[in-house]
Amino acid sequence: IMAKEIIDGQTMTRALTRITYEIIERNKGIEDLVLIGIKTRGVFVAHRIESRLKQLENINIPVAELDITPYRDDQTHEEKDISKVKTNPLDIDINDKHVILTDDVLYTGRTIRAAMDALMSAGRPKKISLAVLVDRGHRELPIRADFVGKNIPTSQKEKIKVSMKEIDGEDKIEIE
Ligand code: 3GP
Ligand code: 5GP
Ligand code: MG
Repeated sequence: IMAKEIIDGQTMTRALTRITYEIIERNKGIEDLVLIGIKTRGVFVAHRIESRLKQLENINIPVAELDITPYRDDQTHEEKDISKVKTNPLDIDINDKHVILTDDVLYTGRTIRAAMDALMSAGRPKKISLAVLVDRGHRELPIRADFVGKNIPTSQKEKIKVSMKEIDGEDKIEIE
């Protein structure tokens, strides 16, 4: 398989910094913000935004992680046991919070729909927004991201490979 690098580490860093500024600009007063990352790489996206918010505004935002596998509509019944859904041990309160969901790649939108299901069963957020590193198109549901690192038009056969320092040793995005 041919892999072509389309985003290098520095560009990824800049995109995350821009997203963070956009979050600040669109939220006069960010006290109610909560970041929830969708496993696996969405969690690292959430932590990176959190650390930039700390740097830029000196505020601490709670971060939690969400494993939405059991909520997906294309899983078998066994996998779809919603009692297995875990948020992290912090078990943050999302009631009346502005939740920003984060993920690495947005594709059909089914993951985000499932994530919203999981959130709604955990409380009643005031607002839910979505931040993704890559939007590769091909939505199958009426879902869009509020904050996008990069729009990368793909064919359905193509795959976007996201590498992040935390688990892959380096930051880059490739198309293969
Ligand atoms: P992630 O957990 O960091 O998001 O789904 C497991 C991994 O496989 C994902 O990592 C994702 O990056 C990668 N992946 C690549 N292509 C696809 C795809 O088309 N669907 C899903 N669900 N995952 C994909
Ligand atoms: P969706 O549910 O929107 O179809 O897909 C989003 C989820 O699937 C993301 O969490 C992402 O991990 C994964 N995904 C879908 N397509 C790709 C892709 O091309 N590359 C990567 N890295 N992940 C993908
Ligand atoms: Mg993902």
